[in-house]
Formats: sequence, structure tokens, C-alpha cells
Amino acid sequence: MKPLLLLLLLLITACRAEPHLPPGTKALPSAAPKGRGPLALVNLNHHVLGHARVFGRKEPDLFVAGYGGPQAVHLFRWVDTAENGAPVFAEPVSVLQENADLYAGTLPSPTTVDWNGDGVLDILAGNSEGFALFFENIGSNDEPKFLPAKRVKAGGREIQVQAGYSGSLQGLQEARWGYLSPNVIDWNGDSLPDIITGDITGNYMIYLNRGTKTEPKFYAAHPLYCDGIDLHGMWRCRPAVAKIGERIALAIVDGDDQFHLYWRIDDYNVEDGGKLKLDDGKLIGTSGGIGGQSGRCKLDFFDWNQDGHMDFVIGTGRVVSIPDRETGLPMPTIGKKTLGTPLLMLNQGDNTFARPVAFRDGEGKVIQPGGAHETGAVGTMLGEDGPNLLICNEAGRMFLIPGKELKTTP
Ligand SMILES: [Ca+2]
Ligand SMILES: [Ca+2]
Ligand SMILES: [Ca+2]
Repeated sequence: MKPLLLLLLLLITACRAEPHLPPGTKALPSAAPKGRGPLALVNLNHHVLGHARVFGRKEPDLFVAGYGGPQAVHLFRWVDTAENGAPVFAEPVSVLQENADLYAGTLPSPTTVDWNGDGVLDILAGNSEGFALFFENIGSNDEPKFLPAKRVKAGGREIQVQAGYSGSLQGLQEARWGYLSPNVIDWNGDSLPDIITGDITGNYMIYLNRGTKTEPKFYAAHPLYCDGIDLHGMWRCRPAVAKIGERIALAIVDGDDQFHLYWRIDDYNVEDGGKLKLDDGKLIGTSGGIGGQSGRCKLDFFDWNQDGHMDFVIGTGRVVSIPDRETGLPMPTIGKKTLGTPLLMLNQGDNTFARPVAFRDGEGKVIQPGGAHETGAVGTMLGEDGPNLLICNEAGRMFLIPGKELKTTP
């Protein structure tokens, strides 16, 4: 029995897909002095919660992985002993490292936007814990340099979306996860960026910005409505949002599991723009299966081929299957053991779309940043000679890949 088990384990390991990025690609580094930033594990399985290690003999301090992020490590210093002998620890502090990668929490979904009005694109990212993080670009658009994350607040407190008792289709085991997937656009035309989010619940919320150009300040989340009821779709998805002509378009994966277009009416209401279609007239399905195999799709409107028409750049998890469950990407086409795979769907000029293609490097290898769970992928003019691709791995590292190094032919 034992040799059989070993063989099985070896086979599973051998069949597991490995991440792939263009040769020489490095995670975006911290630009803080000495490259300091939070120390975070590089574990492509995001279920690392609540591991504690004790250091020292008498009155030891605690190092805890899984507080403040599944991969992040915090130090709890032993400062006193209570009368009953219980250790008393100080407020935890994030453990730092030098020359750190930027850390966006697990399963990040990023977007690029000039957040603080200095003309330089910054990064805003949501993550599985449900936080929204701001990475300030203290460099330029061509040579970005980012400081470690700051949590974004709304309504006077940090944004943190969690499923709670009823918010996850996988039940209570997911109660503390949020899979916050933000997008940013000036929704109400006052020239301040607003946040629109998808998350674990499948609801879509807006956070209106009532701050200033240099200091965004957000109202608490408010639902978006269509025909008077909450806009709702598949779980763990990110909405695409863009100004198209004079109107603001919002695309989501709807409750039927298909790409669906809406148009802004006012601050909290959208009107139905109909289901989006492939250029052969077929609807665009998303999930590879039901339940846990559904949703997990991060949509981004971006004109990748610069022809004046908004394309879709899409972050996926392994189990996603666009545009149908038989022939879609990534799982049916690449194989069951594949990983989350950024995809591109080109607009054919009439708001119908070509079938998705993966991004490939110069040698034709499919780009997969790492992890089977879904992470975001967006087109951006950050970095020289855009458009470029910003993607993340499951362990919260971000990669800016020059568009010129990528092939998107079917
Ligand atoms: Ca900026
Ligand atoms: Ca606004
Ligand atoms: Ca285009």
C-alpha cells in the first residue's frame, strides 16, 4: 500500500502545472528605503492561517503567520505577565524584510489609476481577506516605483469585505474571506475616482469619493441597483468599467454565468444593456462548473490593440472556462491541472468579441503567474512602451510584463 501511495503522490506532483512568466520577470519590489516591506511567505497555496512560533525561553515573543494576511508575518512582543500567569503581548507589528517584494495579500485583483492626483499611475488592489490596498507610485509612469500598501478607508474605517454567515456559496468555512475585486472610474463625473467592487457575495457595490483630487475620501459602500433590485452575479468576480462614448459601461458575469453589459443611469442605478456576445452571436459563458467551480473571473475593459474599441483583459482561476464548458479557457483547453491564466478577448469593432486567447511569451509559452485560485489581470499604460500587462500570483506578488514581450495570437 505504501509504495502505491508514494507513486500516487509523485504522479500528482509531476502533473502539477508550474507557474510561467517571461524569462527574467521579477515581482514588483518595494521602493521604500532599503527596499523594506512586509515579510510575506511565498506559498502558492493561500490557506496558511494562524501558524504561531515561539522564540526565546522565558517570556518569549510570538511570530505569527496568518495575522493580517494569510502569508504575512507579525511579531507579538511579550511585555508583561498577568496575575494568573497569562502572557500579555503588545499590539502586533508587521515583520519587515529588506529588498522585499510588494505584498498585496493573497489572490490579489489589481487596477492602475492615478489615486492621488499627481499625474502618475498608482496601483489599487483588492485581496482574499477583503481589504483594498493602495500602492503609491513615487516614480513615474515609465519607471514606476511603489511604496508598500496602505489600506483604503471608506465611511471612516478600513474597507474589509467578508462573507459572514450567509455571503459565501461554500458556506461557513468561507465566512472570513472577501475576495474583494475593485475597479476604479470617475463614476459620477466630478473628476474624483470612485471604487466599484465585486466580491465573494456576487454583489456589486459603489464607494463614492467625496474627498479631493490629492486626498480621496470615500463614503461607505452602497449597492448598485438594476430595475430597483441589487445588481448580482457570480461570486468572486471583478466588474469591468469604462467610459464608452458619452456613457459609462459596466460589465459583469451575471447570475446566468454570462458576460452582461449595463449602463450607468445615476450614482446608484444602472440599466440593462443586454448580454455580451462573441462575434458568431453566441453568449459568453464563464464558469467551468457549478458551486466552487463557478465565478472567479476578474474582468477589465482595456484597449489592448489600441484600435479605439474596448477589449477584455481577464484574470481567471484554474476552473474558469470562457466561452463555454467544452472548449473554453483555461481548464478544458489547457488541462485539468492548469493554473489561473490571464486571457484577452478582442473587441471586433462592434462590441462583439473574439474567442479568448492566453498571453504567451516569445517562446509561445502560456503566461501563468502562479496559483490555481483566481487572481486579477489588467491592461495598463504603466511602464514604458505600453500597453503592458499587470498580473498577480496567488501569494500576493505583482508582475508588470511589457506588452511587447507578449504574443496574443490564437
Ligand atoms: Ca499618482
Ligand atoms: Ca467621482
Ligand atoms: Ca481594442
